[in-house]
Amino acid sequence: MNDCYSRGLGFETAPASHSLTIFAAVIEAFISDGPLTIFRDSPGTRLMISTAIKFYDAHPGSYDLKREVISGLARTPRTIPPKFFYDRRGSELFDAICELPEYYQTRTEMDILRNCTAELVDHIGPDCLLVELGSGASKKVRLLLEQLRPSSYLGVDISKEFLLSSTQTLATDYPWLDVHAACVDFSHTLDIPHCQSCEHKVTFFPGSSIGNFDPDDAIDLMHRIAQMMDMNGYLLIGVDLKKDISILNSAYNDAAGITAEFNLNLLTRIRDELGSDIDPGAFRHHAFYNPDRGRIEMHLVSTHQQRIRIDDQFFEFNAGESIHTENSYKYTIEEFAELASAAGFEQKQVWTDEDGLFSVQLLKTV
Ligand code: AVJ
Repeated sequence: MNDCYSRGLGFETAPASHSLTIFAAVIEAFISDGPLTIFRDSPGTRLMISTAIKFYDAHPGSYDLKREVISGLARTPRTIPPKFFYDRRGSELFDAICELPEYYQTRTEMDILRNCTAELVDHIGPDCLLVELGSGASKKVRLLLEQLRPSSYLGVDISKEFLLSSTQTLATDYPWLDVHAACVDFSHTLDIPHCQSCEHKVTFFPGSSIGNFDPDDAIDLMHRIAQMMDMNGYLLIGVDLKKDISILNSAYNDAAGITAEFNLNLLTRIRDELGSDIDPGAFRHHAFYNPDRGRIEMHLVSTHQQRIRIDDQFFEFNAGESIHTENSYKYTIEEFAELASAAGFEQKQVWTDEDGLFSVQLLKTV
């Protein structure tokens, strides 16, 4: 059922200029073929009351863990991209990180969102198409829905099962909302359903996920977001701010050791999924703020000289040699204004918490 939507259309390879045309054709086919719906029985009822969401699948495909790990370990310095953190265990550990006393980001952003909705509504008004990138459990958007009253919501995430279950729950909880879901790797492409009739489009990109991108890549992604909205829309984005280095360092070096476990879980994945002889116990978590680059860096450091095998490839590690697993960039409000402007946006309003730890920024295309 899910495949109908993207059947044979080669989304992943379509050149950017063609993608919107192709997409319009898919939308038409979608409407004329009748909706591809996903039904969910309401518990406790004998009558089948169903909540339908419209689902689009670009088949982002499973990442090639082996290929990317082998090429990343052969590089100097060695790197593995942070997207590989999020297997089932990694996602659980990340949820646990969000609850940590040292990890101020999640709760601060949620407080800011609670406090800014009224002003946000003044800018945006009702009946927008709200697109959430990396929607995950769609928890943060719930803080906006009642007051913002968008007419449509589109959740975009790479993880299909999670996306489907969370958007279905959203559709059940907000029966007035037209709910769509798109399974897309937005770091590669933003070919997603695109509502021609919606007067205004708002993209919601919370969680400071933008911090994982190097500044040039962040500009590129934000520019693609602007294009997706036809250079006419708002971007509501969560951005972590520069602050006292000790606060940053403890947020990524929590006393309970959850962030260390999250980082080391990458090696457990490599051991279990790639049949490698790597021993996660032979590496240690290392996270620190790099003031020159304005970013937290996470590394896995080899505790001694060792050789690890993946397939028929061997990698020699010196004691103290590291694998760079994540960057998390921090910005001042002015720095982010500059980045936004390079991507075709202007800052309309910036909300922060009392302590200036985190920001939620409303950007408008120019
Ligand atoms: C999900 C990328 C925003 O950078 O703070 C948390 C991931 N890494 N602790 C971040 C993360 C270690 C998080 N982001």
